[in-house]
Parts: sequence; C-alpha cells; structure tokens
Amino acid sequence: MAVEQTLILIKPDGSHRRLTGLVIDRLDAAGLEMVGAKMVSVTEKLAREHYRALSDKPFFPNLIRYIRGEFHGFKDHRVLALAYRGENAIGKARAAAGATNPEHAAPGTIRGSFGRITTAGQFENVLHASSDEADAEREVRLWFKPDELLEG
Ligand code: IDP
Ligand code: MG
Repeated sequence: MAVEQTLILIKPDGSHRRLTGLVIDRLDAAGLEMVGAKMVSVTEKLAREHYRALSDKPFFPNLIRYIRGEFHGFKDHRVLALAYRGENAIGKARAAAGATNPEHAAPGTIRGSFGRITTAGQFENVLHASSDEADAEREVRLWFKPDELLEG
C-alpha cells in the first residue's frame, strides 16, 4: 500500500456540535498521522474551488453556504483543515467518515453516528474527506502551503 496524504475538513456543523475532538480521535484510531492543522476563514473563492467538481449540482449553492458556515447562520467562516499521512490514508479516512448521505452511513462511522439531514434537505455530515488520489493531492495543495506540512 502506498503512503498517501489526504485532506480532512471539520465542517461548521461538526465544530458547532462540538465534534472536533471526536473526529480527530477516530482518525487517530484509524492509524493516521496528522501532518498539518490550521483554522481557515473560508472565502467564497476557496469554497467554490474546493467543490468545483460539483458546480453543476442543484445543491451547490447550499453546499457553498454550508462550508462557509452561512447555512447555520455563523458570522465567521472558520473551518479546521487537517492533513493526514499514512498507508492508504485516503481510504482509511473515508472508511472512518462513512457514506456521504448520513442516512446511508454505517453505524459506528462518524457520519453514521453524528450526521443528519435537515428538514430543508441539507446534508450535515460533519467532515470532508478527500475521495481519491487526484482529489487528495489537489485539495491538500489548495488548503495548505508546502511549509505548513510536516515532511515525511
Ligand atoms: P463526500 O463529501 O462524501 O466526498 P461529495 O459527493 O464529494 O461527497 O459531495 C460533497 C458534499 O456535498 C457532501 O459531503 C455533502 O455535504 C454534499 N452533498 C453531496 N450529495 C448531496 C445531495 O444529494 N444532497 C445534498 N447535499 C449533498
Ligand atoms: Mg467528495
């Protein structure tokens, strides 16, 4: 198995519901090593760039509002960005996160335990986890400068 890097974002619902420590604990337990961490004020530009592959989806406008905290009415746009490294890190982080739709996420996964869908149909699934090697590489580079990551 290759050593990979992957991006995790604690989404605004995750921090608002005090799930940050729990997410970090689960990723620790999955055997991943944290190599970068910072609070980011998410601009509209960064949000759109991060989710650019989903720009034609009907839920895209709400998704941008969600990752910027606006959907939940927060006044700032803070997100905790984390970079992890490890063997099969992308797959391990996705497995710990669970399926995108919280209703379909397996019990015991982060989203299966804590995710929910609002009456407006918005997924609140606690965290972002890069989905594949190409996305992970692009996303880690988008959110972190090279000197903000531990060398490995
Ligand atoms: P992922 O976060 O599991 O990688 P993606 O398909 O990349 O899932 O979608 C990014 C985010 O967009 C999801 O985490 C979720 O917040 C939102 N999303 C995805 N599909 C839907 C949907 O069908 N309805 C509402 N929101 C969605
Ligand atoms: Mg994705």
